[in-house]
Amino acid sequence: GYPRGVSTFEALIAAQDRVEPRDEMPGDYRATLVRQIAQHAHSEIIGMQPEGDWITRAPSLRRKAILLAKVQDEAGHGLYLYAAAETLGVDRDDLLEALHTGRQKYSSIFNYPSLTWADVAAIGWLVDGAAIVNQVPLGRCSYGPYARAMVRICKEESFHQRQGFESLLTMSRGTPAQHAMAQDAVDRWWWPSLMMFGPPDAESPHSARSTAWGIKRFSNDTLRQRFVDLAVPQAEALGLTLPDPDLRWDEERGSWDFGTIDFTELREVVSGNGPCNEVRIGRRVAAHEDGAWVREAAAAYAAKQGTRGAA
Ligand code: FAQ
Repeated sequence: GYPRGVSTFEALIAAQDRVEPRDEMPGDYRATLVRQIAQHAHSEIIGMQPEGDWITRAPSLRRKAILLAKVQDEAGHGLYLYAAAETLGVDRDDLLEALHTGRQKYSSIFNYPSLTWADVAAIGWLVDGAAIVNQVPLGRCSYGPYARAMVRICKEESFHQRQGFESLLTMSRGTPAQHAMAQDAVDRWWWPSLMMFGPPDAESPHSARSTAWGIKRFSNDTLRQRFVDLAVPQAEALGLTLPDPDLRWDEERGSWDFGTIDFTELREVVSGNGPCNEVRIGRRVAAHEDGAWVREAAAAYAAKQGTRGAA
């Protein structure tokens, strides 16, 4: 029965069981989840921008409809995740405030520009691909509401990944100029996609504790390697190359060796110095301010409904 005490928390974690909102939990467990779920939610809504930039410029009605639906899915993912964070006792307004003032992070990947139409396809293939590899294990994380949010998110993201692959394949098999555009997009998005998995294990301050608590099921480097192993044969199927001369099949490990990642770039982008950080936050804040009247109207309507119910 509820609520279950802190000693039960240890038992739940040991049994790989789920922790639910009304269970007692250590303050640091709660804080870690708020940090990660909020960062994840922020990534989804900031992540609407690079692709959103192409909605008015999609090359056909069909591609435009697909892109609109994908960007709307990302808004939905943000909402599930903010709702999951709220089960931990935080307020959505406070989380948005933390995003807008830079106190909470969002994924480094969304600070890169989408320069051509092929970038939309490369984002679907690589960024959604990396997101799925990272998030499928989160579906088994110890916190119930976060784990359950992952089920639908991963299903939708795997559809997004396939549409990106299909779009990239169409361009790769198109005219020489279209093929070159697809290759250029992959060249620019490959390394930033590998950085999505976070710093190397040895430099990941949260990993040990998050693993002990069953929030993380695999390390940053393990998931990064899994992603590379999936992407290499897919690139071949696309007829495109990955911009890494050190990619080599390692017979012994049964995995692809890859070149050195420039983690200085990740640090720079995360600390606000990526190519698009200012644009992304500026637009997010403007959208929030533009939406003030909707929030006010909704609150006024809710208050009026409340009065009627009481009368
Ligand atoms: N960018 O000790 P660790 C999507 C931070 S997918 C920015 O390893 P942790 C879908 C980290 O927060 C993208 N910051 O940390 C989509 C920590 O900062 P703090 C979103 C990063 O938490 C597709 C510090 O570095 N997915 O949106 C990054 O154990 C297409 C130390 O790192 C998620 O958020 C980074 N790349 O592991 C949408 C997944 N990497 O708080 C639109 C959930 C690390 O100490 C279009 N999150 N940091 O100041 C996670 O799985 C984990 O939080 C990790 C990091 C693996 C990202």
